[in-house]
Amino acid sequence: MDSAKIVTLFLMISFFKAVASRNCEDGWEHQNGRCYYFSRFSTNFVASMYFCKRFEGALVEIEGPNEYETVVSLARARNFPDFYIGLTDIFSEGNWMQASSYKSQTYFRWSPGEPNNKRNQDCVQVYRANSKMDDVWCTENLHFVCEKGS
Ligand SMILES: [Ca+2]
Ligand SMILES: [Ca+2]
Repeated sequence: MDSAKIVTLFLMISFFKAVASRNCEDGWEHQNGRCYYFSRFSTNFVASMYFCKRFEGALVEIEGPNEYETVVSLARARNFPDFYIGLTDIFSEGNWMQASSYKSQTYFRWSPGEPNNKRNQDCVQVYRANSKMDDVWCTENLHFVCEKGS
């Protein structure tokens, strides 16, 4: 092999490695440097957290308006039903925390009249109807979205 061919081969390997590193595993969608998984089934909040963790991810934690828009756009595109996000006030009523990182949440997009803590609702779903947040009982069976780094 002459040196030009070796250089070409090297460049091709570098290129494919770069492409591969930006991709997500099968079943996960790449968007803005993160990988998102949209569940094929519904379950309660704790089980959905456990499922995401089992695949080295976390129940999606919304860092701000950009990530929220990314997640709801992906959900709308697939006509995804109501789903859990990793947000809870189970430890202290009205004190919303990200469920895996325990970071205090500062960004919300509540549906009108929510959160109402109706008979003690401590977990959060995003409605399909208006792509907004609502506090729900953590025992409800819902679809969910996981995230992890790409
Ligand atoms: Ca609550
Ligand atoms: Ca509610």
